[in-house]
Amino acid sequence: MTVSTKVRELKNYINGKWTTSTNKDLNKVINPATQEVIATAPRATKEETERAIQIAKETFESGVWSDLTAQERAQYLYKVADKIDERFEEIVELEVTNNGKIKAEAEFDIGDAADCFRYYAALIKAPSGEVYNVPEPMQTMVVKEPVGVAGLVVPWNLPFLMSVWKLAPALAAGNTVVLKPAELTPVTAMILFEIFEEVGIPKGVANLVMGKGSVVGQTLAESNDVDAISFTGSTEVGRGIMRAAAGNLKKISLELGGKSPNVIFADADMETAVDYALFGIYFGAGQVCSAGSRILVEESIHDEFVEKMVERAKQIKVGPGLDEDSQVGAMVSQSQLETVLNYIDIGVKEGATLACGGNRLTKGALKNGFFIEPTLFTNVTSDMRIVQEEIFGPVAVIQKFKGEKDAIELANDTDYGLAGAVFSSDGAKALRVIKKIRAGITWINAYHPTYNETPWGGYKQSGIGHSLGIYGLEDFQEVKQININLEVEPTGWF
Ligand code: TAP
Repeated sequence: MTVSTKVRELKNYINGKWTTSTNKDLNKVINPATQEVIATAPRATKEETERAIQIAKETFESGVWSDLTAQERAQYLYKVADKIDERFEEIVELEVTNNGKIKAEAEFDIGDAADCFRYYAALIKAPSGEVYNVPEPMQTMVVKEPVGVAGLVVPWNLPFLMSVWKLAPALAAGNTVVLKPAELTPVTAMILFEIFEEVGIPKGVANLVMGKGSVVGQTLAESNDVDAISFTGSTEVGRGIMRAAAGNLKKISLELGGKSPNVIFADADMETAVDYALFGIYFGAGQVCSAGSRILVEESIHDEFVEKMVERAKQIKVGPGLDEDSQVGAMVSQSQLETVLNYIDIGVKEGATLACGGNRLTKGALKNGFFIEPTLFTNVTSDMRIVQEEIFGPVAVIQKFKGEKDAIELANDTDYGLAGAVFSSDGAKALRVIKKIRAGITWINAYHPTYNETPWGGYKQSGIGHSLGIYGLEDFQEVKQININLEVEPTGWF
């Protein structure tokens, strides 16, 4: 299927109505592979965002969603998943056209998003809460309840999937929501809300507000009527969200950046390790929070590993996402392109060796797109900016280490703690090292697989709280204890 090439007019969805903004400054959304304008999106004002929050609050209090049984809410979520499957190819194509990623990645994202709705539909029907034995003749139950109004702010790198990671658990738990997509990639969010409308989710439950982070996102973070804020994005903006959320002490969940270590021991299977190192950094053109951007290689195999990785990296086909041959897509924007090229420049000036890549690609069909060669730096030291700072592009550094202790020290030598991997044929050693890596998402002899069933979140400056799994649901739930007196008689205290 080929989606229409007309410029789409995106709209907000508030209280079950598709609306534009009073702000006439429209956001022109482009295809990063060509720079063609593919859509225009509203830039909602602070007042329009506040109205969406009020609608979500009134709808929550009305009980049209929170008072449904878990089974009833689950039925809606199953229907949403089925509609995503029905519109799969359309959503994939739009995601590729808006984000610049390759089709195979978008197919993975959209398939995973449908499964995420099914996972939370099933989870919300599973046994929940606890019964406690307490000293008094009392029976104590602990139950989970929705938080209330959830503000959801998502980034541009996995626009559809990151929205779903928040919407599926928040809605399953019985909350009402206001979602703000990234200005760079709002296109597929609108499809998701069309689906919500189509399956009959009551008006006011799920609201979509497009616009600037500094306006819409900030209003959600600050509002006293928002009970929980779930944010995925940079550590810098995450800090601001935390400060803004302090006003009413709202629940916060922050999924932030990373500079994740991929540790390769000499006893690892070389072909597998090289293959996963490439996948770890170049999947999503490196615009992935968990990217394996610091590759740590044991001294005795360092040179052979570098040689093999460079050889393979040079063969990677970079190109437009809808081209079946493309293996790595575009940077999402001119600004992201410039950021990455600037880091490459910084690496060279810092004295690192540019082992391969380093350039923008502009030949033929790539001439107007934001494409960068898969890039590797060697001969780096821990104090270099390219080793410490998140680049969020197809750029990795390769560092040498000597033995386990050195590997662990280097792996943890960063402010971030999102992900990490160890490659070794010695299972005990791999587990010893992975247990010492201060990060929330780790793999042994693999990189990147992510499951809706398991919690996703970071240590250190990579975040607070979790997406996915039971933990992802709990971020949108309150915990209440109910104590039932089994001997109904006066206390006799006074
Ligand atoms: P950010 O610049 O932080 O933007 C993320 C979202 O926050 C966007 O929707 C943005 O809006 C909004 N925003 C900006 N300023 C805001 C403010 N003052 N208040 C509230 N919201 C605000 O990140 P990005 O560039 O989109 O994404 C890349 C970053 O996200 C990387 O650091 C990456 O590691 C991280 N990330 C983390 C994960 C996980 S799961 N840990 C997953 C994906 C990405 P606009 O841009 O539309 O104005």
